Amino acid sequence: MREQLEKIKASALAAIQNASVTDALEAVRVGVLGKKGELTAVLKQMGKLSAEERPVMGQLANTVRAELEKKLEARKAELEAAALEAKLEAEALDVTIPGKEVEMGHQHPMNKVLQEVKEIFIGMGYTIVDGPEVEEAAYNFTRLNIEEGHPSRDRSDTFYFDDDDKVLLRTQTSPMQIRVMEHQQPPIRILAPGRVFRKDEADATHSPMFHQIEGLVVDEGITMGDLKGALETLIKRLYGEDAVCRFRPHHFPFTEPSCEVDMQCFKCRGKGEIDGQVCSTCHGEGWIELLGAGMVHPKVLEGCGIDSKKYSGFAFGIGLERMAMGRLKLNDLRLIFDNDVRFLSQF
Ligand code: 2U9
Repeated sequence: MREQLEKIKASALAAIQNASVTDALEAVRVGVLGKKGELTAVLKQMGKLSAEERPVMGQLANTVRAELEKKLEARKAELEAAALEAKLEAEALDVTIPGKEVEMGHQHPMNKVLQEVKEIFIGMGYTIVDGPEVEEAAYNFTRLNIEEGHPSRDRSDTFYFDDDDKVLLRTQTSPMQIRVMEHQQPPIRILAPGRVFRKDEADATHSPMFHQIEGLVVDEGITMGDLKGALETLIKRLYGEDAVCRFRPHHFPFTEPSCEVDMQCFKCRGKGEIDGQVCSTCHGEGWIELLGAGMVHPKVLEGCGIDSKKYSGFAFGIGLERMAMGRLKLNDLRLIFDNDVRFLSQF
């Protein structure tokens, strides 16, 4: 029996050491110490031993059992620790791995150009004014000396709300300047940026909604010289000190005299061609049309209660999209409105 016990002990110790998972270890325990285990089977044979042998073998069997239990316990702890270690390793969170980059948004390119223009005029003492997009025809047209029957009042050009043609989506931001002048005596120096609406089919150069920036200065002794100074300052600040501009006679109902302002083409430097090819930026003109302007018509001043003998003023209007297209070198206006991030993120 002693040999039997020694054999069980030796093979159990080897099995314990070889068990690589806790389930295998449990199988060893059941196979040796369980109800039907090898050691239990040996113990059941104790009755067959002599009275002298029984306590000796009993003690030996107990020692073997205690030793195996101790080893089982130790190996179990070892395996559990190894399993935990492996789990921790597998599920480890590496806090040093760089995080996923968050894409930052930025201002819309139109907003950037608007901001630039605003800052230039704020620097010259202008105040920014804001007003309604739904306007009365009286403010949008009549008080700007645009009489009934003028083509720009046509239903095919303007979005009216009712059949009486009294309320509309403003076609220019000029009604805001009328609203300021009827409440405020000169000196007036304001910039009126905002959305305007015209019944235009959307194409590369037209949109039914676009943005204007208009300016108005009224004071004693204001001349065309002041107008030139303000607009040359704008153009040089926006396009660089070497930008060249020209003032060309034009007609607007609300200004007299009126002009359009062009900038010499920055691509061909006014030549209209590059290496014998027609310049694609100015289409051979040598000049790029930027804005319209003029001295405020005396009728417009008088209509707002401003004495046109004492005061004079100049006004100008800029199409912001057109200006942005020149500034950002775009060939299609629709890019500005599509809001495709692949386009916007270039600016
Ligand atoms: C008042 C008096 C006069 C504003 C002006 C223009 C000339 C002009 C165009 C630019 C491109 C319209 O968007 S556009 O198509 N504007 O050429 N605008 S003078 O004159 C005013 C404004 C308000 C009370």
